Amino acid sequence: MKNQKNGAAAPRLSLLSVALSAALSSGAWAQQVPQLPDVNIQADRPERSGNWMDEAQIARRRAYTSDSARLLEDSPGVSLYTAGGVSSLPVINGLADDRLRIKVDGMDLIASCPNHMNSPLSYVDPTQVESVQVYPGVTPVSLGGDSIGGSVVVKSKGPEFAAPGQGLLQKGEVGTSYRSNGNAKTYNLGATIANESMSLSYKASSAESGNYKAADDFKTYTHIGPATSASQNYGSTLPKDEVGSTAYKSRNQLLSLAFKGDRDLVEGSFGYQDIPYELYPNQRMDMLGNTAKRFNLRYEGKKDWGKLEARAYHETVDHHMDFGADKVLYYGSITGNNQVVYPVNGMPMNTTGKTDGVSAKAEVDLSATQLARFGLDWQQYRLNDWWPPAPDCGVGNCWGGMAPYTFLNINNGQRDRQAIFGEVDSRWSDAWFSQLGLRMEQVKTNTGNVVGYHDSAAVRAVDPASTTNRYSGSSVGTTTQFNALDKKRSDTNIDWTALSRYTPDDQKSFEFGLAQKTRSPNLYERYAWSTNTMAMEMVNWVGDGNGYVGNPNLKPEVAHTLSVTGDWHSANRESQLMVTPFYTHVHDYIDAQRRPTSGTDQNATRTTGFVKLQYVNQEARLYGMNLAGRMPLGANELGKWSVKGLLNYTNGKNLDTGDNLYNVMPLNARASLVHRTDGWENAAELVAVAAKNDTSATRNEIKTPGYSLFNLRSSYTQKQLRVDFGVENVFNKMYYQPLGGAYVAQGYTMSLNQENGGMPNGTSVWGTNVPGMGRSFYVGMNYKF
Ligand SMILES: [Cu+2]
Repeated sequence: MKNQKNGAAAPRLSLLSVALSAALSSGAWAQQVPQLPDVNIQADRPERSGNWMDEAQIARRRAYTSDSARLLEDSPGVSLYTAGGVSSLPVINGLADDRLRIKVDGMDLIASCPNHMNSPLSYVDPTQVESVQVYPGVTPVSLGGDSIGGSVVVKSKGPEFAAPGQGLLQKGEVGTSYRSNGNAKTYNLGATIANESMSLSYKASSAESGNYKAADDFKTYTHIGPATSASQNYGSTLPKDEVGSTAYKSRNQLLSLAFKGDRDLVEGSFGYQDIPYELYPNQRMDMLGNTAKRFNLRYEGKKDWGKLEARAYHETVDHHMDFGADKVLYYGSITGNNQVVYPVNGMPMNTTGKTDGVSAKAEVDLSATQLARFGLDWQQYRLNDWWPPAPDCGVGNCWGGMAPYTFLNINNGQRDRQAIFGEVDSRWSDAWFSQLGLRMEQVKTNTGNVVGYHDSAAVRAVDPASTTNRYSGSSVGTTTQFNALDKKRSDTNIDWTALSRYTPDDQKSFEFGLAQKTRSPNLYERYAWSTNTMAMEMVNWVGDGNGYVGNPNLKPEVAHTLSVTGDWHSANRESQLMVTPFYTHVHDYIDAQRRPTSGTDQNATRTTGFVKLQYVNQEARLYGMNLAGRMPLGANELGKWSVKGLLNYTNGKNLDTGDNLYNVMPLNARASLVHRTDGWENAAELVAVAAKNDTSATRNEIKTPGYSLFNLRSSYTQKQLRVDFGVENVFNKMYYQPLGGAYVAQGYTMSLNQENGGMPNGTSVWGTNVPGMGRSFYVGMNYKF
């Protein structure tokens, strides 16, 4: 890394560091570990237009979060849909989730879950991340594809080799952290052994937390389900300020082996993730098991003509959902034809995903001032999503809402991508740079026939009474229709990018970007088929509590984005102001519309309660502006002082309906006062968020009041030791996360429909957003040896 310039500050041992080093080190410091300075490096790489975060910037976040998406929260234009404790979904300029291209170690990972619980960034622990780069808006086609918003490129630490003549390189690190709110604990360790041409490394981490507490009471009930009943889950209660279903436990391991020649590098790695549980306050189900196995093989070589990179990866995901500790498990019982009473305990849902990918990219030096990139991406994705019967009473033996058959939500879903791209970087003069890119991508999707819980010709033959069952009317019709469809779809998508940057001198630059980007619908958007209320409520990755059904006729969404960045800075970039207005028009934006009213549910018109929706292509536009700046305030005997800040504004509208787009972050700002001296860095941080009033009427989205939060953060780095501590939400301010979704964390979450007036006390009621975390103290420590 070329920015290691400010060597370690003169050691000034505080009592704390003496004590810690005595406790941790077995002898003299083995070797000087270079410390990275805190500078935002987006500047000195002309080809990089995004916001770049290096390890030092990431390191200070590791102590207070196990959610890798939170590493992005200081990037202009970024906000987060909060979900499970380690699985927030990033939003860039109002576009989220599958609309962004998120690359984790070069892999395009896919959430294999109808709630997107296992999103790409949930697969990497913050302690494994070495760099993060955010490209808002206009992204190079080489880093895009099958997305209409920005790109996020996350990399874990690359292989390290011994320097010539150094002999064997052996190094490692251990770390731990604790956060008071939720009683969260993390551990991480890493070890590398390498000579000049071979490197073996291993990293492991774990994170665990209980439910967190809001700053104040936000509900009136404490029991889970009714106060006295067998239906109470584990007999527990939740205090009025405890945010149910926010606990989690996650474990990650990564083993890598790399070989280096004079001009080539080959690295193979195996990643294993195990999440025994991660509960979701804005989903009716919880993740009660997720295992991901990942093989990633890459080659990188310098050639006479330039550079070649190639990659092959394989990932399998086994995902299991049911009701966790804060949701009612018991939904009554069913007496079978054999007179046996079967309790309905829970509702198992299983998903498996399998992804295989190959990509290759060549960088060719066309001349001293021109560089071309050519590449291809190939990906094959398979998805199965099935819900075993509850209770499992045997076919023909009982009829329940969810029995006797296995419900096939997505049966052998297939989504295959193949793409080629080319882009040319040209430096026309010292002042002018341009990038032109073209990408062609084909996305093919397909899926097999489906079966409802009791909706098969075979079952009806066994028990003709099934047609009178309360679910069979709609779902029999739907499976019959769905299975009769030709489900194969093929999209040919063309993306292009034109970007130019004008740098008249070393104190300003202006970037103009225009792009067309395309995303094909995901498998759930196209193929989730059931219009049964309960089944629909299981398909939802935005956390609004509503039910969704797919639409096989969906077309890809095509976005045109215009973005301009003005960047004024001092030559050393210690002071800087960046202003980025943007405008995006999305043709065939995949929004949702109300299903017709059936019975008394008033679904088409209700303005409160949860509703049933169907994905549909509509026109949409988003515009906004992001501002980022920083400035040194000077130095005194206490150290160096500076300020930095960020202001983001996005406005999103559905042009067909006039409705606001869902989950657009209201106007928000962050400002920090930073103090540095001899290994210490201290920051006082203010986060201010305006009220969310521009809500989506289609979804009955809930408004949230404005708020401001105050955080204090300190870190001390001395040679191999790093200590971080701080307080988040210092004044214990009560607030609701604007993108936190609906609180459906507690009680009878499966039958929590409409106004749910009939649900027993102790069940979440419509109209509450998921509250943010109350005050939390944190401390983290990392030691390298
Ligand atoms: Cu899930």
